[in-house]
Amino acid sequence: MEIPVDKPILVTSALPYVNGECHIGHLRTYVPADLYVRMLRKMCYNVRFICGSDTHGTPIVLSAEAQGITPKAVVKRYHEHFRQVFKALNVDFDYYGQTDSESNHRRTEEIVKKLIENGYVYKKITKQAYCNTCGRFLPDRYVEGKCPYCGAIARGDECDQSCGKHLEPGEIIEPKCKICGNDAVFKDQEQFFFLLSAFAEFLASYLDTLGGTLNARNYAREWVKKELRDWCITRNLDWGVKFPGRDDLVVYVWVDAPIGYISFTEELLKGNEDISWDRYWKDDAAVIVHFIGTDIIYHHCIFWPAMLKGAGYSLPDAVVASGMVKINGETFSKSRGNVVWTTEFLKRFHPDTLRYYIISQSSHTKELDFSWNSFAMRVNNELVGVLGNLVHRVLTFAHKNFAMVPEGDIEEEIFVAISKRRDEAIRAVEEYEFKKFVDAVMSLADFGNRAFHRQEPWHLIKKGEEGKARCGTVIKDVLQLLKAVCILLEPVMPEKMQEMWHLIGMESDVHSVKLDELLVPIESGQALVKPKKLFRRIEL
Ligand code: B3M
Ligand code: ZN
Repeated sequence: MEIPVDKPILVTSALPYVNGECHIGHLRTYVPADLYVRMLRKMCYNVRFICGSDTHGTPIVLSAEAQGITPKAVVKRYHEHFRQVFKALNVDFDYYGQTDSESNHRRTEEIVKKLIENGYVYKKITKQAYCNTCGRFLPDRYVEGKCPYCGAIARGDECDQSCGKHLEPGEIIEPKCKICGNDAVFKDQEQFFFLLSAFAEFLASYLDTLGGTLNARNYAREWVKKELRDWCITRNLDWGVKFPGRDDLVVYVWVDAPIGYISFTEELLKGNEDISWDRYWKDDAAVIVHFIGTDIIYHHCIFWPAMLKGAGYSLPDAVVASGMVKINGETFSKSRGNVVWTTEFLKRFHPDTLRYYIISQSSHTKELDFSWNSFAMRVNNELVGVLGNLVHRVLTFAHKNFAMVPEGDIEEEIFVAISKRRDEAIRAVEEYEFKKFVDAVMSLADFGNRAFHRQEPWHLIKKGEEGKARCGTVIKDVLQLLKAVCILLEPVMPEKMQEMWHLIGMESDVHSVKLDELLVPIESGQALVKPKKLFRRIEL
């Protein structure tokens, strides 16, 4: 999606449930979103990037029960954990909140009341799973059974292993209690419903204007075409945001979680005199882009816009949905031990290598099949083999023979090559094709490699004064290419590119450098230090 440069942009990343540690499957949404934001900033957009912990619902309560601690304690522990992981990976949110904040409680109440006032909420007696042994209701993940659509084993609110459909309370077949394993029964209970069915026409036309990736739009369209059933938006739980006027019910976690996007904007902009949260969420004055995983398209493309529309808020402009991560061809599973923990990973490898891998391994909307082998190949062949080698060879040679950026004019063909890759990179980012983005930049490194070898500077340097001058021009050309590669790869590997930036004699901060620097000739006379290797080979 092309965005007018004067419009503020709000980029959000799906809120992780803070019920356990971060695994690399989580990163498929955060790392590309961070790249996207960094690149937009290089393109001079005014961007705000927010996220936060999803603290409510049965994922949290079940984790608390299993650990014998309170939900609050679970949230505290893993909220801190996620913050640290994002910091380590340089996923640089402007604000990272959490949905149990006071302002999120307030905003959720306000929106639910608005929906009630506007006639979009009604009461109904429904069947809820109940465990006679445990003597309690079994909302969402407290119950397991068979999916009524595909027959696979499913959770109470979602067919998570197979067809991915959202399940309403009472829909699951052969329900069993997750706590004690016994058969559950269905009991009548009064709950509140959101009149989603009233939004079918609105959603059909909204989806035609929605930006983002096609997988999100298409999946949502199928749903709207079929049938939109009303959503049960209350649960029998203590932990969560109370449903207005009812002490025994909280709102379903999928009500207060996305509202977190609004509350976090509010919390971020509190006290800001230039712009306030309602410019983003009330006046339609900004562009809102949600980064999510394909498993929560339904929630973001159907439920969420309907809720916003019903309560009189601005609508998201784009939903970007990343494919799921598998490990050696199998789905992630904590219980089966098929999981790679992010902190374990980072103990052994540089965060930028993981960022690079996630972005370059497969196109954003496709599944990413993680294997140690493919990780090592990417690092060894591309980061060490192509980029690291080029930088090292050129800089070793330049340092030895010149000790600074040599004099000379940069060939026109160098700027042509840079402009071409820059345009490809911009297009790729606008199309959310982050793999294409990296490929375009890496091909510029490749071009640099060829330019260096074709002109054999090691021969030129031996041919007297004139040879040395020509050699200097060759080196300067290649340094200009390295400068461009460095700027364009900063959104992918922020730390490594800052290191490389210094290696080519630049003193500024590459993070804040804009794209127009690409065509600014590198300055002669900048001192070059003896280069260190940027990347290390990975032994399997
Ligand atoms: N907490 C995580 C998930 O279902 C969920 C996202 C909320 S985004 C508002 O993947
Ligand atoms: Zn039970």
